[in-house]
Amino acid sequence: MLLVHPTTMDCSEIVNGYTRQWRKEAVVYQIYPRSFQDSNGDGIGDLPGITSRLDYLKNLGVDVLWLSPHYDSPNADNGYDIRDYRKVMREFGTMQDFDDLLAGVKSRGMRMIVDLVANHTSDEHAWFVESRKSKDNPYRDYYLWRPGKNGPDGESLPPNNFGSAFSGSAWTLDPLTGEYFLHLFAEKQPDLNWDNPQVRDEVYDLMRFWLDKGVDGFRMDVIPFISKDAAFPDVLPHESQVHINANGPHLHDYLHEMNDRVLSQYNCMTVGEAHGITIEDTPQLVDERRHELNMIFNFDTVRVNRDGRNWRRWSLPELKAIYTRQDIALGKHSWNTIFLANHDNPRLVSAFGDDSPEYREKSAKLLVTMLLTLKGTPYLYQGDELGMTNYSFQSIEEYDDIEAKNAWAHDVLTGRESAEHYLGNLAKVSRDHARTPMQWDTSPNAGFTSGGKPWLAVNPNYTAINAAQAIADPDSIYWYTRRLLDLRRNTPALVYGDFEDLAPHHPALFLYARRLGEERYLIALNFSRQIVALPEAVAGGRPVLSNGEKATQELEAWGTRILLA
Ligand code: TEU
Ligand code: CA
Repeated sequence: MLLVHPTTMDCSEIVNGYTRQWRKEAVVYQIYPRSFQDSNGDGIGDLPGITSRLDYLKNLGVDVLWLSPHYDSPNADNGYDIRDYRKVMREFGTMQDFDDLLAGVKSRGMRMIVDLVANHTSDEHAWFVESRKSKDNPYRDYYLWRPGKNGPDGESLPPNNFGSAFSGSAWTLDPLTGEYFLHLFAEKQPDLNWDNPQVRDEVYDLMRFWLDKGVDGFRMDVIPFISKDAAFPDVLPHESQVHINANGPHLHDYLHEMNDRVLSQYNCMTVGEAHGITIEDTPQLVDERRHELNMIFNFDTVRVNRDGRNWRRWSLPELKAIYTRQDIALGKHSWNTIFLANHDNPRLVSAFGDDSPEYREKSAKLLVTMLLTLKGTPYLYQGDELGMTNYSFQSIEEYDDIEAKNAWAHDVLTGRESAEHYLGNLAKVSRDHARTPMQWDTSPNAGFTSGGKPWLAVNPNYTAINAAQAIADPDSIYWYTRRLLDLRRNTPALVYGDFEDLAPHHPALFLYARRLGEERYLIALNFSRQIVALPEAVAGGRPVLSNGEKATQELEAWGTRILLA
């Protein structure tokens, strides 16, 4: 068999033009610790809770766990605002709990990557506490301070027109020194000044701290934003701020330096969250000859259903065209990521499938089939393997997310947008859909917490959608996902094989080939409630896996078929 255990793998081996790497063969499972499993009844998920579920994850068959931030934080943005990079968030447990979790992951032959949030810190981080004290504080230059501009009436205006991703200006005036600091996200998330070599040294040190503990790499939060044009020109009307933020003058110098000084010393993987990086520019960050990152998340697929912040109808040909564009742009020296859900997006089956009672299971199976058979490292989000759905939030009070609350205050309370329109759209796009607690069983609060009140509501559909039930049912999404993971693990063609879309314009059928040498797999996915006819040549293949009928000329509603041609 071609696939051998990652640790015994010869990295110089080339398969179909690709260098073999464990990270290309792995399937990653994202854990949002706050919502995965509570162990002490306080209603907040924690590290011992995750440790208690490691057998579940091992049995599912995923290779790498990605832990969303577990660091000390005042939780303005659920841990994406770090107060101390070398401490575990109090609600999540202790450093001993972290070490136990990591040991449990390793002893089961899995790996774990952690979130590196280094574009910004919390305003409660010791560096910022110092930095804001005075203009000549030794930490002043750790952050981006600028004097204001004079307005027409002599008032002070922000240094430029950058907006915060969480509403309002990206600059906040600090009265103590009379200067503004930059925060591309919340006011409690000041941006670090990467042009300061001391800042870069600090970040490299804290990366080594976690790598030396044995973590297997990092998911890097908004990493392309680290380099800024120090002159901070205004965004012009025809420009996109996110594109400007992601293409600063020294981005590649810093990524290269980070690779040289830290990453290259470890057998680790990196995946950059890369809003603002186009498909065509992706190789500049991930081409392996450049020694920067291993892969990035490009958001064109997961956000195909958006127009700015608003939900919009998407079509299958649009989505398929993105996958083909990615495949062509990345070539053999770069590697893609395949994902359609994470902690910032609605649930997989609600956003891309059909979460009606009739088609939820079939369409959830279809989506995991696609994620696990396209070319690139697949990322599953917790609950995808159960077909967990969006929550039916009714009022702004039910939401927790700072993005939603700030936009409510900024847009609705000021009359810029009607409450009805805002809430209607939020119900489709909210980040909180992904953050409702994991549904384990039919006990109160879905087995997420033994306490009375989880930090965010449990979806009431847990009585029907939960892990215990799925494990007991051989036809469940869970078991189907397990079979797919097995198939992928044993099928090099599904990892390294060439990708070809065989019906790019078909409105309902995604039909593609993965070919490695003589071996050719065909994957047929029906993204609709209508029956779709399969081309004759396809129907003649040997059935390998399906979520329904295996050997007819037709694909039923939301049907899948993997065939060996
Ligand atoms: O996300 C970056 C980012 O740009 C998104 O927050 C985006 O603005 C949002 O999804 C729009 O709906 C990363 C993290 O994934 C996110 O959870 C953090 O809030 C953010 O960075 C700040 O650290
Ligand atoms: Ca807890």
